[in-house]
This record gives sequence, structure tokens and C-alpha cells, in this order.
Amino acid sequence: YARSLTSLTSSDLDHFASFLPRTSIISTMAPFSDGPEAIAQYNADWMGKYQGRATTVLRPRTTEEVSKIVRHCNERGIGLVPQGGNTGLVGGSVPVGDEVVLSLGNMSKVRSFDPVSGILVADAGCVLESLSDYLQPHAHLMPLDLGAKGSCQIGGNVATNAGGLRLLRYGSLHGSVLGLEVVLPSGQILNALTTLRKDNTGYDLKQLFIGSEGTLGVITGVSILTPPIPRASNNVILALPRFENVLPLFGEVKARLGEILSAFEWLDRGSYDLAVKHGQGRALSEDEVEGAACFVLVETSGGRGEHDEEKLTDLLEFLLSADTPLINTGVLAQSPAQFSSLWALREGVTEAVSKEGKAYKYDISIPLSKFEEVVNMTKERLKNVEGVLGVIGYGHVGDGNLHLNIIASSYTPTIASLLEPWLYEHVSSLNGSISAEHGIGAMKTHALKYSKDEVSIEWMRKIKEMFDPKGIMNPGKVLLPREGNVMGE
Ligand code: FAD
Ligand code: 2HG
Ligand code: ZN
Repeated sequence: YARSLTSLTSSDLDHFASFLPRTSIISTMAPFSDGPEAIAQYNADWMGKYQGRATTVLRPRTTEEVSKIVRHCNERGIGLVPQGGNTGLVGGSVPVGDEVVLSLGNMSKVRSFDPVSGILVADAGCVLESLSDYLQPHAHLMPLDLGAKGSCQIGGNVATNAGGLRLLRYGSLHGSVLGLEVVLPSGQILNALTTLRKDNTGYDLKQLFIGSEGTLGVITGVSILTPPIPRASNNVILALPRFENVLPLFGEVKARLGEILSAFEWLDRGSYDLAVKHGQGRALSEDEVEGAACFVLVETSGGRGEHDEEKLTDLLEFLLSADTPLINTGVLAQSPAQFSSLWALREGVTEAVSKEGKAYKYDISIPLSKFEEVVNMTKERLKNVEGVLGVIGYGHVGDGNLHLNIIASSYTPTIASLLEPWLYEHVSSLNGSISAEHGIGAMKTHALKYSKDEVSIEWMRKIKEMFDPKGIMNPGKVLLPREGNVMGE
């Protein structure tokens, strides 16, 4: 989404070098002439599906440096791609051409933490897990958790409005983010980094940047509400004889665990087998998995261990003693190590998929009752197609979010054309969303219309053009160019 953009020249590099140290510039261009290996990781996405051609990566240390970089790029019409941990799954974090990569990794300081209110203010480049580690001694935790926590950054999480494993309990970032500091495409610094729980002073501008995927500005600081660490957490993995039991099971679990329920995650049999095959988490015994069509991981987080455990054991007893039990068996974690290894089975699916092959990832919101149907329809459609290694479904059932992964030996046009637009049309017919939590990035620009009407897309465009009239911010992402306004023309 850009007017014609300009490629970076040596004199632009000289300008950046006038206020950035050498260590903040990686460039294959003169006068720096770094080797291609220095820049490779910034041009390749996590899945190895998208490849940029950036010659230069800038790694500023302060908001002021970000502002100077952005101001210059705006004046010159140079495209910029904000990059956090580069764990995004929709090709949003790498250039589509030779845009400059603005990596936030050098901005990684906690600015303040108030242990009474639980409000944390941090630089955007802080790694999610390091923020959790920071909060641990203060008995607080981050309100979001993802398998990518060791690499993804809070700025990237906000920019993608990441959901993850704790959304059921703590809600979305639209609720827990209290304030943001953003460098706008003009280079202006928008200081909306408030630490207030309540602030009804007109339009809530920060909401626009949550989920904007680097297309409206660079997030440099985040103020976020963190909850106290629950005194007691436990989990149990339930093996189900058939998918149809998931919905009634969710109803029972909600009713019986009430306020202590903190996650309800689903894995089909293929996801479980793949996680085990690639060494993710603790495999159940043969008896425990026998006859299991799928699995549900239930987590509780409450105030009193004994009380919570009693509720969980009662739930298991009830489920197993029914005339037609909803589950075959349940394996309750008996130690912190078992707790983590049960979680690893679910969190590790993405990693296992990437070890198995190349993944086509569809992250959709659809009615829960349709999860298995969509996985089965996809299996049927790809039956006997060359290069397809498997089709699996898993995800955040509690949030109505299915992760459909098609694993192939390589990315091929044949597989892609069998999947799209077919799948998007189906999601649209179910009034679902083509992106529940990963965003649009470069992958789904052409598919936005399946989840947003024309009026919405037009107003998104107007907002984009108002903030970024030259289209320098993350071109080719989220919105397709208007006709005659194509990058590189
Ligand atoms: P990047 O990948 O670097 O960037 C993502 C997007 O945000 C890009 O468009 C980029 O331009 C923009 N961006 C990054 N930083 C900034 C900034 N400071 N200012 C402006 N724009 C910026 N996602 C979920 O929602 N839920 C999950 O459960 C989940 N699990 C995952 C598990 C694994 C193993 C992996 C690899 C990914 C997972 N993801 C998940 C996807 C991804 O981790 C998240 O989207 C994450 O929030 C991206 O953060 P990042 O720092 O890596 O951002
Ligand atoms: C998860 O929930 C992530 O594990 C990744 O959102 C999903 O890899 C995927 O498709
Ligand atoms: Zn997810």
C-alpha cells in the first residue's frame, strides 16, 4: 500500500550514521558493506515462506532515534518495515521489496512497574518472556502467553493484537493495554503512554495501533495492566472419543470450574501425534491415548490449591462416571514439571509442524461446532494431492479460534490454489473471520474482503492515508494498493 517508494542510497546511510552508532546499522551497501549473512535473518520470516530484499537494517536505541529515522524515510519516500521478534505467521514482519527493516530489539528496558496497580511500562522491544521473568518476583504475570514467548516482543504482540493461551482468562490486548507511545509516519511522537485505568477524554487513539501490524506507525513504548500470579494453577489433559463431545464438555467444564477455568485448548489426534513425534511435551501412555479422537487441555488458576484440586477431581469423576462419558480418560498434572510438559504438548504443535514440513496456516474464527467439519473438508479436498503430508486442526476452542495447518513437503501453486479462495469463501459463509489472531500481513491482503465489508475497507484506507500519506509504513501489508497506486510503479 504505497505510492512509488524510493530505494535507499549511500547518502541516506550517511545520514543515519550521523546519529546512530555503527552497531545500530547493518547494511550490505557501501560504506558499510556487511556480508549477506548479517542481514539474512531479517529478510526471512519464521516459516521460511516469505523473503524480503532489504539491504539495510536499523536498530535504534531510543524513541528519538526512531523518530529521526522515520522522519527521514518519510521525507525521502523510503519504505520501512517495523520488526519485533520476527515470529509473525502471516509474512507481515519482512519486506516485500527492499524496504528498510527497523528492528526494535535494542529498545528493551522496563520503564516502570507499580506493584500495587500492576501497571507495567516497557520499551516495545522487550521480549515477552523477559517481561514475565521481570514480573515473577513481584508476583505478577503478563496477561498474554504464546508459544513464541522466548522471541516475540511486546511491541510485536501489540502490533498484531496477539491472542494466545491466556485470552480466555485475561481478555484481549484491546482491554489490557492502557497506553502506547508511537512514532507516527511523519516522525512525530504520539505520547499516549498513560497509566490510567479510566480515561474518557475523547477518541482512544491507541486502539488504532493495536492490531495495525506496523502500517500506521512504530510502537516504541507500551503501558499494560498485569494481573497477580494466581496462587494455584493446575492442568489436565482430557482424551475424547469423538469431536462431538467437545461442545458439551466445554459447557460442563465452564459450569463446574466457574471462575477458576483459565484455558480450554483443543488438539485433534493428528496434532497430538505430531507434537509427540517431534518431542514436544509429555506423551501419554498407550492406554491413555487408545481410542482418542482428540484432546482438550484444561487449565485452572485460582486462589486455593486444595479447593481448586477438589473441583478438578470432582469434574473428572463426574465426566468419567456419566452413563455415556464425554471423555475416555483424563491425565492430571501431579507436579510443576508435569504441568509444563502437558502445556508443551499444546504449545509445541507449531514447532512440531515446522519440523515436519512447510505449513499453510489458516487462523480462523468459526462456530465451534464446525471445527472438525472444516478440518475434514480440507483433508478430503487435499486427498492424494502430491506433496501434502498432513492436515491438522487445533486451537483456542474457548475463543472460537481454529488453527488449521496443512503440512506439505514444499509450498506449491497447486496446493495454494486448492486452498484459496475456497477456504476463505467457506469461512465467509459461516460469518467467521479469516484472521482470528495472527493478522493479515502479506498473506491475506487479497482476502480481507471475506471478513470486512466495502465500507469498512474504505474507512481503513482513509485512516491509512491520513496517517501515512506516502505509504512508507510496512507497504504491501494489510491493505492492497488502490489501483494505479502500486508500489514500484
Ligand atoms: P514480528 O513478527 O516481528 O512482527 C509482526 C507484525 O507486527 C509485523 O507486521 C510488524 O511490522 C509489526 N511490528 C512488530 N513490532 C512492531 C512495533 N514495535 N511497532 C509497530 N509494528 C510492529 N500469535 C497469536 O496471536 N497467538 C498465539 O498463540 C501465537 N503463538 C505462536 C507460536 C509460535 C511458535 C510462533 C512462531 C508464533 C505464534 N504467534 C501467535 C504469532 C506471533 O508470535 C505473534 O503474532 C507475535 O505477537 C508477533 O510478535 P513479534 O515481536 O515476533 O512481531
Ligand atoms: C498457537 O495457538 C499459535 O499455537 C500458532 O497461534 C498457530 O501455528 C499455528 O497455526
Ligand atoms: Zn493461536
